[in-house]
Amino acid sequence: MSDLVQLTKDKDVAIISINNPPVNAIGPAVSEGISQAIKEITQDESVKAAVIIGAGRTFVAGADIKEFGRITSGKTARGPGLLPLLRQIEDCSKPVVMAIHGTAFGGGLELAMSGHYRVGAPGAQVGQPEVKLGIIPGAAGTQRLPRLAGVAKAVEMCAQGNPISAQEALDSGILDQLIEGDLLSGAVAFARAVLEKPVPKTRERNQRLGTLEQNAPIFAAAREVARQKQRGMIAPLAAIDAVEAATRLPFDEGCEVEKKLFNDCLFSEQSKALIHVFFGEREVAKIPDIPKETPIIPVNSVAVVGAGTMGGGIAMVFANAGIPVLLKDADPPALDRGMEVIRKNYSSSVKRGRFTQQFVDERLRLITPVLRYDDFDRVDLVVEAVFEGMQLKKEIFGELDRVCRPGAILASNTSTLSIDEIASATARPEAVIGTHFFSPANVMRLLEIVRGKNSSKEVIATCMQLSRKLGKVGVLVGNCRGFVGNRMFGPYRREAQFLVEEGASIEAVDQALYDFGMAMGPLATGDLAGLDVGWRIRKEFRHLEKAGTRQPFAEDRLCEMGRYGQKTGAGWYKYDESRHAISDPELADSLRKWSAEAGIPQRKISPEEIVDRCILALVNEGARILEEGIALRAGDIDIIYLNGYGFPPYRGGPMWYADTVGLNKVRDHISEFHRQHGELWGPAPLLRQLAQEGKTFAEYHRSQNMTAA
Ligand code: T1G
Repeated sequence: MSDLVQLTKDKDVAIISINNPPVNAIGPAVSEGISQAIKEITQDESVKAAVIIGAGRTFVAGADIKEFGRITSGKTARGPGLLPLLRQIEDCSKPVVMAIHGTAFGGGLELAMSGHYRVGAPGAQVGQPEVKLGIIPGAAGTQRLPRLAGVAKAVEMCAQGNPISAQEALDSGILDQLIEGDLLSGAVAFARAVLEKPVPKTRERNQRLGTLEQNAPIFAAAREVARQKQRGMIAPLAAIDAVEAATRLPFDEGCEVEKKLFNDCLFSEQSKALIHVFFGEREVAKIPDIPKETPIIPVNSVAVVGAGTMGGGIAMVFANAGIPVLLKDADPPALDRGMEVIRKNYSSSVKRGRFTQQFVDERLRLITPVLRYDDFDRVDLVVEAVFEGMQLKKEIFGELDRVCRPGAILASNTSTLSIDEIASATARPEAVIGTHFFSPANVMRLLEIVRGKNSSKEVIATCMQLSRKLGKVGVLVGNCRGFVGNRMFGPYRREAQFLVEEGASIEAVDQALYDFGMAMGPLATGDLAGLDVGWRIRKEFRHLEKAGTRQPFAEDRLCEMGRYGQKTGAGWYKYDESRHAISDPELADSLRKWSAEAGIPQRKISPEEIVDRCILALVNEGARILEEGIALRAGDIDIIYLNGYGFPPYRGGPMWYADTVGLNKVRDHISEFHRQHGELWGPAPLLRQLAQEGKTFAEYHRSQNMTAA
C-alpha cells in the first residue's frame, strides 16, 4: 500500500483511508493505492465490506489539477485516468461504502459515486466544479450523477459547477445517509447494516434517467442558462452534452462521449486560462519577503470613517464577517443616510434570499453609528473612506493617530492617492496601509492591499489574512497613482474615448468589448461608476499632463453638461427609471461635431481594432506596473482584473491573454499604435524585452521585491 492510502480493519469491515494532504487530491499514486487495497480486500475472506474515507479535513477534493498542466504541456502522457479504478470498485463483490466529510469535489464525487453506498457528515459538500476549470467531469461523473440524482440535478451540478450541501445530496439521492457524530464508526455501522443487501452498481441504476420527452426541456433550459450565465464558455455546454449522452446511450458509450468532450475541453485555451486563475487566486497570498509565520495582529473590532457609499459598504463587509464595526460620520444627516442605505441593502438581500432576516438582524446589531471618535481607542483597525481629497485624508489620519490605541492599524480606502503621503500625517507610518475596496464593497470580491514604503510586515500579513476572512481576494500592490487596477483602467478607458472621437459609435465600442467577454463595455462602465469621479481626478492632475500629448475630451464635455452617467440619468447613454441604457442620437451628433472641431479625421473602425486598442492598452500599462514592482506577478494583475473589472476568467486576465496572443505580436501591434497615435502608446520596455527573449509575462519574476513607486 502506498503511504498515501492505508488499509486497516475493524473486524469484518476494511477501512481504506486516503491520506494525501492538504485536500486528498487523486493523483496516480493515490489511485494505485486504492486499487491495491480493493484487490486485497477482495481476496481477504475475513472482510465482508469496506469503507473508503479521507484522512484530515476532507474526503477527496478532486483529481490533482497540477497533473493537467503536465498533460497539456506534453510532460506526462494522459494515463488511463480514474475510470478503471472506479470500475474496479463498482465491480467489487463486497459492499463499498464511501464516507464523506469536507468536500467531495470533481474526481472525489466521481470516486464516491463508484461506491455502492455513500454516507456523509452533515457539514459535507459534494460537487462537480470542473467547469470552473474549463473542463468537465472526466471520470464518468456526467454518467453516474444523473443515475443517482436524476437528470435535472445532474445537469445543474455539472454545467454550473456549484457544490450542494450534504442535506441536498441526501434529498437528491447522492447520499444514502447523514452520519451525526463520528463519521467512520457511523460508516462502519452502515456497512454492516447492508451486508445482506444486494451490491448496487451505480452504472446499472437507470430508472432516474427519464425519457426523451421529459429531458428535452431540461437540456434546452440548461443550455439557455449556460449561454447567459457562462457567456462565451465552452465547458458548460460540453457538460450538458455529456449528461445528455448518459440519457441516450448505454453507460460505456456515454463514457466514451464524455471522454472526448473532456479532452476537447482539457486542451482548450479556456481551460489553461482557468487553471491559471485557480492557482493564481492562491498565489496572490504568497508574498516573497513576508514569511507565512509573520505574526498576525488580532482584528476583533474595527471602525470605518465616512458613511458614504463606500464607507457603508465596507461597514457591511466587516459586519458580514461577524466583526463589530463603528461607522463614523461627522455629519448627522450623512450618518443617518448611510445607515438607511445599509438597512436597504440588507433588506434587498433578504428579499433575494441571499441572507435570512435573522442573519441581517445580527449583522445590523454589529454596526454602531457614531458622530465622534470617542470609542476609537478600542478598535484594532480603522478604514478611512471619505471624499477622495488628500488634505481631508491627512487631517483624518492625524486625528486617528491621536485617538487610536498604539498598534491599531490605520487603513485608507483611497483609490488613487499616495499611501505614503497619507502616512506622513501620522507618527505611525508602519501601521498605515491601503485597503482599496471596489464598489459595491459588500459585493465585489477584489481588495487591493496597498503597501506603503513603511507598512510593517505584520500589518501587511494581517491585512492579507483579513481579506480572506472578509471573503475577499486580497492582492498586495505597490503605492503609485491608481495602484494596479485603476492605473491600468485609465489607458483602457482613454482608448475607448479616442475610438469614439475617431468615428466609432458608442454602442460599437461597448459591444466589441462585451463580445470579447468583458462584463460591460468601457463607456457603460464609466456611466455606472460615475463620469465625474474621473473628471475630478483629471482636474486634480491636469498639471501633470504632458503639453502637446493628445488627451480625450469627450467625457470632460459630458461632465460639463452635467451628464455624469446613471446617477444623473444620462452620460454616454440615457437611462430610464430602471437604469436601462438608451442610445442617444443627439450625443452622437455632438460627438461628430466636437471631433470635427478638434480636427480628428473620422473613419470606420473594426471591432478587432476596438478590442486591440483597449485590451492592449491594459497590457502595456500592466507591463510597466510589473517592471516597476507595483505588482509582484503578472498573475496578480490578472486576478485583479478578473475580480474587480469584469475581465472574462476564461481568458485568464489581461497578462495571460497577452501571453496567449504571443508577446512578439502584442509588441508589434503596440508599436503600430505608437506610430499611428503617438507617445501614449510607447511600448513598455519589459514587453519589448520579453518579446525579444521569446518569454511570457507568466514566466517573469522580478528579482527584487515590491518597491513603492
Ligand atoms: N488539485 C491540486 N491541488 C489542489 C486541489 C486539486 N484538486 N484543490 C486544492 N488544491 C491545493 C490548492 O492549490 C492549495 O495549494 C491547497 O490545496 C489548499 O487549497 C477527474 C478532472 C477543496 C474547496 O476543482 O475548490 O477532479 O496554495 O487554498 O480554501 O473529473 O481547494 O496551499 O499550495 O483552495 O480550504 C476538481 C478545487 C478537480 C476542487 C478547499 N476539484 N479545490 O479550499 O483550500 S478536476 C476542484 C477547491 C477533477 C475529475 C476532474 C478548494 C477546496 P497551496 P485551498 P480551501
